This record gives sequence, C-alpha cells and structure tokens, in this order.
Amino acid sequence: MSLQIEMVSWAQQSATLASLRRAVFIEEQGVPEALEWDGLDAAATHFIALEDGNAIGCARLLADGHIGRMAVLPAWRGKGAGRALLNAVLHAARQQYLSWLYLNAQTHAAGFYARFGFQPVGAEFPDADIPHLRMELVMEYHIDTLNQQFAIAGQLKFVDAEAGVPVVEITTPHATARIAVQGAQVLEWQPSGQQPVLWVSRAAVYQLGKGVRGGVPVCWPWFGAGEAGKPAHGFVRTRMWEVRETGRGMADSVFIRFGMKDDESTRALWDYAFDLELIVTVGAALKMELVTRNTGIAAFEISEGLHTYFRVGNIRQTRVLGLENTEYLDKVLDFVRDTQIGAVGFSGETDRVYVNTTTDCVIDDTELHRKIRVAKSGSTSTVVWNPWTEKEKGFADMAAGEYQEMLCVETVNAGDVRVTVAAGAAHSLAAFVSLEPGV
Ligand code: TA6
Repeated sequence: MSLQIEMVSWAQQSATLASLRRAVFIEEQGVPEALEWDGLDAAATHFIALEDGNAIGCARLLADGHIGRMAVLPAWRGKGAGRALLNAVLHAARQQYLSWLYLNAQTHAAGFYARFGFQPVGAEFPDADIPHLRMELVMEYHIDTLNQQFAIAGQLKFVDAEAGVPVVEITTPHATARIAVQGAQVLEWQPSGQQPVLWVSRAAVYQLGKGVRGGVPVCWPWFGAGEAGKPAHGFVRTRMWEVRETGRGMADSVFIRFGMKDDESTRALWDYAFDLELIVTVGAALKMELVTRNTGIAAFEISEGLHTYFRVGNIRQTRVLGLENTEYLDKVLDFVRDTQIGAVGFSGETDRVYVNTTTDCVIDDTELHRKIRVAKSGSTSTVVWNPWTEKEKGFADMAAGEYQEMLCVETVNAGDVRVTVAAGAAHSLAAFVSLEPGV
C-alpha cells in the first residue's frame, strides 16, 4: 500500500469528496441526502486518503473542533486508512490550535476513536437510524491540560489570554513575564518595581497563526525575507510550540522549555529534520536560549534571531552603546556597508545588521532613566531597528506614533553570517536581558 493523506478544501476536491461520501453514507448506509449535504463543507478542512492516487477515504474537520464524515471504501477497511486519516485530522487540529475536539461516532467504531484518546460523553443516540456515541478529546494545548502538566503553584500558569492562544504567566520575586505558546513568544518581562522592559504594540493582533508585533519573535531557520512565497523571518514564530518542561531555577528564577520538531508542513518550507527548543528563564534577568538540533543526515545552514522589541521612553532620547567602531549592513541604504562611529542614535528609520559583534549592547534610555543590558552568546551579529514614521504606517499592527516608544536590539546570526549545523550536532544562541543596577 502507498497510502497518502491530502488535506484539501471543498472548493478543490468537492467532486471526489462527494463521491466517496455518496458511496459510503448514502448508498451503503442509507443516510438521506438532506442529512449528508449539511452546508458545512465549504468552510471545513477536508482530508482525502489516496491509495496509488485513487481516493479511498475521507474526513472533515470543522473550525469548532467537530470531526466528521470519516469514510473508507469497503475494499480498503482494516488496512490503516482510517488511522491515517484521523492522524492527519489531529495534526491539522493542532496546527489550527484547536484545544478540544468532538465527534459523533457510529457506536461500532467507538473503540477505534478510543485508541486516539477520545472519550464517550452521554448516552448512545440514533442518527439516520444508526446508533451513535458522542466522543470528545481535550488536546494538549487546552489550558487545563497545560496546567495539569506544567503549572507551578503561585509561579507559573497558563491562561487563554488572546483569541484562544494559550499564554503562560510567570511570577517570581524578581520579575513577572508573559509568554505566548504560539511562537514561544515572550510578550512581557517586568522586573519588580520597574516599567515593562519589552514593548508590544497597542495594535498588536492576537490571532491564531499570526505573530504578535512586539515581545521577542523567534526568527528561524532564516532571518529576514525568505525565498519567494515563504514567510519573512522563518516559519516558527506563527506556529504552536510544544511545552516540554517547566521548573524552578537558580536565584528564585522560573524556566519554561518549548520545543518544535519538523513535520511535513515544515519540510514543505525547509526540507530538513530538526528539533528546536527555546528555554526562557525568568528572574532578575531574562534569559532566552534558542537551541537548534540537526536530527537529520545532512548538515544544514540557518540564519536566526531573537527579534527583541524593547520599550523606551522616547526613541530620540535613546542611544545604543557597545557597537562603536563595528561594521554594519545598512538595510535602509540597500545593505551598504558602513562603520558605526560612537553610540547609535536615532533620527530616522534605522535598520542595521552589525556584523562581527559579540559584545553586550546597552540601551541608554534617558527618558525612562534606565539602561538595559543585552548580553549574548552564540551570536556574532546584532540588528538595531526602528521603523520611524513612514515604515510604521506600513504596519497595520502598529498604532500611529508608537515608533517613538520602541526599539529593537536583536540577538542574531544574520546578514552575511550563516550557521552550519552538522548532522547530529546542536547550536545555541542566547540573549540575556537585564537592567543596569542603580538606574
Ligand atoms: O529586524 C528588522 C526587520 O528585519 C525589519 O527589516 C522589519 O522587516 C522588521 O524586521 C519587522 O519584520 P516583521 O516581519 O516582523 O514585520
């Protein structure tokens, strides 16, 4: 058998899908036409099982987590097509960040679904004169599941903060933080008694599958514009990451470890096997470590970055120290190479990749009377970015004038730098953010 599962839309494959369902539900099981064609197909995600290119089964997933229309042609039953279809549906449900799934199983198939963790709910009921059982599955992204597995009493909990995107809230004696599970994106780090150190736009869009403007987007496995048709800054910042571990660290800190592995959708964008982790440690400092593991058989090259948005009082009263006399590629001037003279000041759009820099940067914010230190390891370039007025207008998720209160100092391997990770090897990039004492 060369079984393939294709995820399709009704618009793409309605004829094939209708033919399969007519054969199984209407002709074989006698389901009335009016029940079968319920008007929900156009908005649903559909799945087709193909054996040597011939359609032999189907399923559909509705946006509310309702799985249905699971059908396999008689000659192909008991050969793994149903299992492959349901696995594809569950994978899509995770990618749609659905935290709870349900289905009305024909009672004879309840055991099949139970093997995937579906639990029967309520009594058996007839549907088109066929006995059915409602079955439900709470997904790993449900905050109840996340809290059961990873919450730390009084210090770490998951909340459904934005549009169904789970956010982890961390409280320690030294600082609080918020991190979206989608993109493993740190949204906030606020040392006790201080203003928030990170910036998030007031117009930020919290939407499943869309990155939030602010905090610390993870840019991987490429930084900047991708190849044609591929997302800028890579594909991991808009996907749900696994939560792998939480715990207490040194000096009253709390950490959380997120992870992501390759799958068919990542390989369609970047054809390599990987395991990626982001370990965030919240305490008197904020530590973010991005660990790339090459789990494949061939070396691969990446560019990457922790695209950190800092809150500043007034960009015009802010400077970046630590990059003096280093060379940079000036994106505003088509990547012309130049050398930094003195501290970096801001009087217009600034978008620079400082190359060959391993030193700490210090954001000197005279308005907020504070200095933010950005130390790093495993990174040889630093990006400094402020969109200023014109570019700000191009961002629907930035409110007018917000450019004045934000500044990106990004811990990256980008520009003319690529990191080669050999098969079986690992590479770590880390940023350490802290407030200078006595400010
Ligand atoms: O890091 C600077 C930069 O590459 C800018 O050129 C700008 O594109 C910014 O990132 C924001 O990118 P995004 O894809 O998040 O809108």
